[in-house]
Amino acid sequence: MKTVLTRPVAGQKAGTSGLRRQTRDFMVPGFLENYVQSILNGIGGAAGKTFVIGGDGRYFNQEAIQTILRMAAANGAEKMIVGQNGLLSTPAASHLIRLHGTDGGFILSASHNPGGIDADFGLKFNMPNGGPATEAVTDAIFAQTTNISEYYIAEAGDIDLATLGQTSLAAMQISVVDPVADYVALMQTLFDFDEIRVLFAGGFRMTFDAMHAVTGPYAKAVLEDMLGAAPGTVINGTPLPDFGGGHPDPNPIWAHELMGIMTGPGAPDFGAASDGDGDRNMIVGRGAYVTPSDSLAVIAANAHLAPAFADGVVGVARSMPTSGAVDRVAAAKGMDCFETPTGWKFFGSLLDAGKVRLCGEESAGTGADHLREKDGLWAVLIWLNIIAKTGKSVSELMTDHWAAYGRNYYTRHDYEAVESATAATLMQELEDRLPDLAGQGFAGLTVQSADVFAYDDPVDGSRTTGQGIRIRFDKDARAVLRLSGTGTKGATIRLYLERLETRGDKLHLDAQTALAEVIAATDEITGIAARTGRKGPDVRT
Ligand code: VG1
Ligand code: CO
Repeated sequence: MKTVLTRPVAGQKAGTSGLRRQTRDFMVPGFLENYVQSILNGIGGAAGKTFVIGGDGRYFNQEAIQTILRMAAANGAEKMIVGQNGLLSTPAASHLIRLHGTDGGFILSASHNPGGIDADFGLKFNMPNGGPATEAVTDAIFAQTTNISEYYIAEAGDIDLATLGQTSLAAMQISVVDPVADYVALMQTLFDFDEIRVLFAGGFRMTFDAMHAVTGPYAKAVLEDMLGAAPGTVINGTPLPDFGGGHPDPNPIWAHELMGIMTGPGAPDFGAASDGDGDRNMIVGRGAYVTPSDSLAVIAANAHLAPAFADGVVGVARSMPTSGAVDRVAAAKGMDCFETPTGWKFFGSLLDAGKVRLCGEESAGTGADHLREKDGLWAVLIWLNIIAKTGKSVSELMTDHWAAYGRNYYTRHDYEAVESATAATLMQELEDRLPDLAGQGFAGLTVQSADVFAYDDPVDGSRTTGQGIRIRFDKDARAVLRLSGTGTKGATIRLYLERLETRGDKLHLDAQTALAEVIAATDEITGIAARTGRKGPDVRT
């Protein structure tokens, strides 16, 4: 074992979901080591501890795992539980951390960002509860990166990650485990697999697009092998280091192959996709795309149909930019409803305290109290469970839902790779103007209130500030602006636009059309298109 002085790559701050940088940055000698040592120091050392480790299979996944294993050994860790071939989806890693009562885990992923030597890489540390590092721990790790002077790494060869079983590295035990088995066993306890089997046996057809990312093996095992979905249900099911050159981001833009299938001739009954690390999901019926905000609301309204929620749902939580659709379900059904900052880490304390059982984000993340991350395949299974029990198609479920609760029209407009200074100035100047906006009219709407979102965690009392600008208009409309914390090039400005519609004859409009007024008013207030020099957003979801 040796001690090495680190290179000057310190001062790295994790964003919404771990540290995400261009792959070549992570490959700079000493960069990964520097960050891993900062994590270990930030959590109070590794001596005698057990961790889970695995990633989404992207370029540099296995190399990074080998380095972290050597470092864990040199830092005195007792045991590492590794997914075979270095693979673990984020939800499967969260489950293993909890199942084995470990001291946390390392997840190698940049999630929905593209992979490859010229794309992105990431590392997140999850806590003993299975959830992303809290703000306090993230701050402690960041503080370590600014003054770290050495790291510890064992001098040892690579571990065979292909063979299941026990091995060791210096004094540290290593257990190479099947990445799929325990996760699948958990899913069986949550849903009515028999009922879903009957659905498929009756000719129900679906397509699951794994986007060449980590969920392929999980989806095949569950949907095709256990539930009897037809062979070929899972497409793009082999994890590739560059995800086949695509963005493994399950939205209508990046999952265009699936959207083509679902709107084409002979479309199956149900379609779904998931992201790089398997925590996000997209739900689409035949010709019927379901927004993530609506998906959360439909799940909340029908959760009792799944065995996991037979006793009911005491509370739900959504991130602030997520639409208010679930709030309406919660109000009607007497569930508590919490609004948190963006990022799954904020749901953890509510879930741990038993205050909520379901959570979701507008960015295609939905999950529950079975683990502490969002869970792509879980969302697919609860939809299948709901479809099997109700006998309704996706479009029937949506039509009925909107008729009962109204429809929260919703869209997100992303301005990507904006020059960082331009984005920062735009946000700051808007923030400075917020107090004057109330009462002013823009493009047919009147601002009712405008503020910067701050969150007080009702369980641990911690306060998180600066979580995005909220502008409330009349006519049940809202706009939210925030800067992304997961990008790796310049700044990404996210603009979230929403309007509630309850008039029965206006529930089936195109979302961009239904939101035209909110879009125009927000552009008038922010001048975002002109100031970024763009004709419009890069991505509309
Ligand atoms: C984005 C999403 C956010 C999500 C985060 C991590 O963050 O907006 O809702 O929690 O990605 O998702 P940002 O800061 O870029 O808006 V994943 O699938 O990377 O774990
Ligand atoms: Co993800």
